[in-house]
Amino acid sequence: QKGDSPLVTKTFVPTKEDYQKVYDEVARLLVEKDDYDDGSYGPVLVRLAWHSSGTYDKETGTGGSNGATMRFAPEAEHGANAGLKVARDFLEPVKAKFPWISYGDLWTLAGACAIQEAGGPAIPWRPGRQDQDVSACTPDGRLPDAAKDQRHVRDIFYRMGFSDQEIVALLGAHALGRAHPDRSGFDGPWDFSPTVFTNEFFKLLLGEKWVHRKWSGPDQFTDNSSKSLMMLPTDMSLIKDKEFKKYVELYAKDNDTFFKDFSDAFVKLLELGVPFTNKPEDRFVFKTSE
Ligand code: ZEM
Repeated sequence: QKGDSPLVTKTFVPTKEDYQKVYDEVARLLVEKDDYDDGSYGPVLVRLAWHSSGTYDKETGTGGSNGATMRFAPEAEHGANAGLKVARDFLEPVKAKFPWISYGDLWTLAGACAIQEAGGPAIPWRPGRQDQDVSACTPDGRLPDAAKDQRHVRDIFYRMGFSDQEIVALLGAHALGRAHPDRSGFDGPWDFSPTVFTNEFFKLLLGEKWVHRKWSGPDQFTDNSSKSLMMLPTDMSLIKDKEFKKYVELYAKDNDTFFKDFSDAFVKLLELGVPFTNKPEDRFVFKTSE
C-alpha cells in the first residue's frame, strides 16, 4: 500500500532539542516554585535521581534508574525514600507536557538539571531508560543508612561499582539541601547555602569542630561555632577513614577537581544498569538557563 495510510502512525523520535525543552521546563519550574524549603526543589530532585539510581547491584545487574520503579508502593515506601513523593509530584506536570519521556529519563534528567541550575558542573546526560512494572522493584536495604560507618558506606557503593574517590566526590552533593525530621529523622542543612552547589561540604567537614548534637533525635553532629549545621554519621566517616580523608582534603582545596570528579561520578551513577542503545559520545550537555 502506497501513500498516507491512516493505519500507520509515526513513532516520535525525540532529538537533543526535545530533551533540552524538558530541561528548560524543569528549570523554569524550579524558579517559579520557589516557595519550598530553602527556596528550591533542586536538592530534592537531586535526591530523587540518586535514590532511583542507587539501588543498582552490579552482580545481578538489577536496580538502577532504568525502571523508575520508585513509582510503585513497595519501593516508594522504603524508609530511605521517605519524602521523595514531593520530587516525583513536582515532575508530574513535566511528564504531562512531554508524555513521550520515560519516568527514568525524566527523573535523571531533572537531577542533572538541578545540579547545573544550582551552579554545579555540567552533567552530560543521555536517554535510554525504559519504565518497568512493579515486579522490577528492588528489595529494601540497597540504599545507605546514615547512622552507619565507613564499612557500610563502602559495602553499599562498592556494590554499585564505585571507588573510594568516587564515593567521596558523590557525597559532596550534601552541599545541597537539608535533612527533614519527618523524612529521615535527621535535621538541618550541611552548609549556609543549601541551594548552591559548591565544595563547601568538604571545607566545613575539615574546618569546623563537629560535636554530637544533644537532642532526642538520631545521633548526628553539629558544628561547634554556629550550632546550626549538621553532619550525618556517614558524612563523618569520610574524615575518620584515612583513605576517604585524602579525597576530602583534595576537594576542599580544589573546587575544579571536585566539579570534574563529581560530574564523572554522577553521570556514572545515573547510567548504572541502563540498557543504552546509544553511546557515551552521544551524551548531551544541556544549556543551563541564564
Ligand atoms: Zn544524601 N541524604 N545520602 N546523597 N542527599 C539526605 C539528603 C540529601 C545519605 C543520607 O542518608 C541522606 C548521597 C549520599 C548519601 C542528597 C544527595 C545525595 C538525607 C536527608 C539523608 C539522611 C533526607 C531528608 O530528611 O530529607 C547517605 C547515608 C548517603 C551515602 C552514604 C548522594 C551520593 C547524593 C547525590 C549525589 C541531597 C541532594 C539531599 C538533600 C535533599 C533535600 O530534600 O534537601
